[in-house]
Amino acid sequence: MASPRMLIDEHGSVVGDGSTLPTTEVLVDGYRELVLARRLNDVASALVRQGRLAVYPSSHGQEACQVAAARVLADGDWLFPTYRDGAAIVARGVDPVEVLAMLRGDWHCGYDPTVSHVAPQATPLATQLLHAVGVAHAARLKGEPTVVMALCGDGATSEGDFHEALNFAAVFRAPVVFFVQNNKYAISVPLAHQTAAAALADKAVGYGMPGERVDGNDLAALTVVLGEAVDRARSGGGPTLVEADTYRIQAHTNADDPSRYRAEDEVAQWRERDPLLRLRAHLTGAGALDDEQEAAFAAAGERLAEHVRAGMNAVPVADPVELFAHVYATPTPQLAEQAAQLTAELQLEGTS
Ligand SMILES: Cc1ncc(C[n+]2csc(CCOP(=O)(O)OP(=O)(O)O)c2C)c(N)n1
Ligand SMILES: [Mg+2]
Repeated sequence: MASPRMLIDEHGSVVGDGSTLPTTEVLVDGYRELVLARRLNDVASALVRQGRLAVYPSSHGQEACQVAAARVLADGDWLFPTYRDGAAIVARGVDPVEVLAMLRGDWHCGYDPTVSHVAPQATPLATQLLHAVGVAHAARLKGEPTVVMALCGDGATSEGDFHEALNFAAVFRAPVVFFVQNNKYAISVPLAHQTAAAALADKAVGYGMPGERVDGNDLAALTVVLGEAVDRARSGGGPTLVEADTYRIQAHTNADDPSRYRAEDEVAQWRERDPLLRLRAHLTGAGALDDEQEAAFAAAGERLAEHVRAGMNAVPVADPVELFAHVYATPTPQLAEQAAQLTAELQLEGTS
């Protein structure tokens, strides 16, 4: 298996002849999105420490994957994210306050998937891949040009659902891109204990679909590789498995202490491959990014952080009975009975 595709190296220099590099305009706008994604990670992590969020699985270090996954999609396409992909959902245009609703402990995912074309963030590993294939297959049967971007982690590739999703998608040529962010750990389990394969993208061969490795901290390469996979899916070429070589810089979640299972110098090495610093070095070196633009991007980041803080500090109004509203299009008699029982109990509580 070839080494991960890279277009801009960790010092910001162009690799090769640069003929496939996205335009400077696209890269500057991509950098703006990276700044916003990093700010989202920072503010959400701070809100956890303040007790305003129950949990936040940060994608710090993986922002290029997050931004690229959202940006290569067209308007009607679908995104199927995991719990670590909040920044991708925001890059897709969903209000970050809505994206964080579930992590605050709300019973719903915070946004309307039918409007945003973003599925709820999946916590049960790899289950979303099957749902993603279902949506892609349905679109193909209906003759719609929809492409589905299905995200998962390296650990999720060991799930049976991963196998079933890829196998079905390849056999039926579903227009789906399976995008694995290989951040080297599944909580404390390192990649070497997850798989004996030389690369996760190698698994594509067994399903009969193309497999690609890409530097997951290089927004330019991700944009090209994911873009090609989306184009292939849209033109009837079927699914692709893309593996991004990246790293989870922070803890799995706030409930995890990574110093118990990995060495600090490993983390330090990956900090030097930071996706923001790399693109920034490239753009400033090319004279395409000045202080004024940087200040404007940072200010946009502050506005996002302020909006998120205000949203999280507002006390949510939660109606417990609403829990039953969206389970079935037509509620079953049992659910209707439970809803009525809860309503009666809440009324009693209110009068006592
Ligand atoms: C089916 C299932 N099994 C176990 C878990 C517990 N769990 C939550 S996150 C996680 C690790 C997942 O690692 P990976 O797929 O690499 O994603 P990452 O967290 O690194 O983004 C595990 C085992 C789960 N959520 N779902
Ligand atoms: Mg992982």
